[in-house]
Amino acid sequence: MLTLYNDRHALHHGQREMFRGEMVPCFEIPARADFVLAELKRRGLGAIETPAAFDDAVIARVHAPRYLDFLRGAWDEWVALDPANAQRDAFPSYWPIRTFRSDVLPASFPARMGLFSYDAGSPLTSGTWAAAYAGAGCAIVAAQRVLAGERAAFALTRPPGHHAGADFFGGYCFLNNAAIAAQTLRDAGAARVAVLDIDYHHGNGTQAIFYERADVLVTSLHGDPHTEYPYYLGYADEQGAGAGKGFNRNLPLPRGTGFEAWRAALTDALAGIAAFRPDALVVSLGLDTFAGDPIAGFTLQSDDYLRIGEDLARAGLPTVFVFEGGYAVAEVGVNAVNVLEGFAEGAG
Ligand code: OKP
Ligand code: ZN
Repeated sequence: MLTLYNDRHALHHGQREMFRGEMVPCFEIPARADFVLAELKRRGLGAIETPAAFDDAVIARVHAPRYLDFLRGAWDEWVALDPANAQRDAFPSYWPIRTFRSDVLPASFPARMGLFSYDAGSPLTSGTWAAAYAGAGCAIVAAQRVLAGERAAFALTRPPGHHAGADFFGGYCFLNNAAIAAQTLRDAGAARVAVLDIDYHHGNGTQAIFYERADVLVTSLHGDPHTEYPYYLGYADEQGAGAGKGFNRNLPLPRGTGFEAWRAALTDALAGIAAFRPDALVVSLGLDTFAGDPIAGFTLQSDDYLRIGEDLARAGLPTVFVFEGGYAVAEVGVNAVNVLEGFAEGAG
């Protein structure tokens, strides 16, 4: 399988994140992608390329221009507040929750940072824009290569993307790589695209971006938001709105779910996708469903990821894989590559 590798990913390197009133070491660290890359090479799974250049116009078809302007300039604005900020990651402190206005763009940088985010756990660093932008390029080129005839391609990038909405970051995500891949496929002629999100956490950003659209079916398997992050979205009754009614599908599963029940939900999800008759599939490939994950609650084992890859191959669709979560760092490479290898063998 072809991999599009973001060799700038480590420019995004959060130091700490807020957890239960304390700043703790980040879970979303550069080593995650390093382990996946090393395992891909060790098992010789296929060519590994880094896009030299890409057409970025699709990014502004997924994200709001004022959000992109903010993100591009955020680090410089943060340092302009106080030169000592150059040594500290940027975090929001204020959010325009219900009753506040979000149409006004305040001059204050901290005010805009809160306007464009939804949690305090996603540090923005000096290289966040550069890393996220290059990652979006990997998702774009992966989609283009699949359109050009590759059966599948893997965008190996971080920070992840599925929590990022049209105009907000959060959940370690800044640009929604899976949505950007799906939009790239649409723009190049795929009439219908399915996004399947198998990260432990509901892909609230992806859902929101396509919620009122019938051309992109979004299906997600995840921990029940009653108890699991991102809490405020991902319930089974969210089925899309307007023209998109019926084109969003959530399959929440209780914390503690093991592979048998998880795989039954995957079978259900794939049946819904087959009924949609998509021209292509985008998989938000989170590996935080693994039993050893420090911030999630399912109990999948490493071998289970081979079966997942085989099940996905059986859908018979041109497929773009996009790397999302997975924080059991030492095992994330094996687990990710197991999915890809299972897919490659299943696809024959
Ligand atoms: C991103 B992705 C841990 C609490 C959870 C946010 C989790 C974001 C997960 N201290 N914080 O979906 O893997
Ligand atoms: Zn996750």
